[in-house]
Amino acid sequence: HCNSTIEYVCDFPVDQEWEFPREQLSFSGEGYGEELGKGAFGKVVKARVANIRGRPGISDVAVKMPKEPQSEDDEVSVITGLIEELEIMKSMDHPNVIRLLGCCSQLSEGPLFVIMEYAPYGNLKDFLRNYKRSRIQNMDYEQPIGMLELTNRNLVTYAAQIASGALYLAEKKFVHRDLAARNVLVTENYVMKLADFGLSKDLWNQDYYRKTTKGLLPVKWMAPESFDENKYTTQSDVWSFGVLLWEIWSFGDTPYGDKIPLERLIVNIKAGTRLGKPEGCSPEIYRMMDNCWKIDPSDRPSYHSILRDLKWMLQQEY
Ligand code: ACK
Repeated sequence: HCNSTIEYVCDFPVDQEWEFPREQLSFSGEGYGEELGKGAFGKVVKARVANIRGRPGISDVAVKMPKEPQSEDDEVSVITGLIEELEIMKSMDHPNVIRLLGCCSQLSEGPLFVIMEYAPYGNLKDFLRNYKRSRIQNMDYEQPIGMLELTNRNLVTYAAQIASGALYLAEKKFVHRDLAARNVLVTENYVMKLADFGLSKDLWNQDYYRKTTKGLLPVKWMAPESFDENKYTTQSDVWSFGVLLWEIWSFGDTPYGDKIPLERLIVNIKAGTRLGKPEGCSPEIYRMMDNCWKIDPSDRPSYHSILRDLKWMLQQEY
């Protein structure tokens, strides 16, 4: 492992291609330094920086860092989980996958920072829920002023962008295991990007259930072979993509509602029960999601065919 370009600090190699001077990150000013979100292990804070990775001028960035550990055990899994996510992000390069901009990994100088592009509109689930809520509140007005109007065409565009990112991951033989609207970020110009490649999940998020050695599981997004045999493949990600389509067309509703016990849900799925067609969703889109929920993984569509069909739909309407 020893060569002149790699130094070791606390057992972690310093990667000169990505290392960024931490003193150049600014956490002060209106909205900066603010916590954007928190997981079980990490937190994400808004910061700004000048001239990072060839981006001229000041850029907003999101910095993921370890949360204050609760116990010694935590501390180790926090750092290794974050390092793992960092390494995955280094290998990604696609317009619909959140971009890594740099990292501060010299732990003798401060905490591990994973610097990524900032998503001004947050995660897709909340984005759609907020849209739906503001729509309902504005119903009395004929033309809500300054309000984003989400047409079916916008939704198909979002789905195509997410499918494009998912196809890229599949081609890299990367299985996401947690495709869901909460893990899609809405960036500048409403471009959708896949995010959250960490395996450590928020213990308090109701979407996750059943503790195993690998942590909590997002059962409502999982293919039957994943919860039965712990099998994760690109085709099990396609099942989750189908649930993500359902979340888009239901504007961020919780799949199967809040009340169903997950044990019962698993029985129902095996018996053939599926999510219903959201209001306003076309039969073509519903057929696409329903096809993602075939019991036999090889009967589910490939991302190639999903993307082709979505692009075809975009060509039909104008
Ligand atoms: O779902 P959220 O509101 O959006 O909460 C999570 C939280 O941090 C933990 O992952 C938010 N988040 C993550 N990455 C980014 C980013 N690049 N830009 C903006 N918010 C982010 C995410």
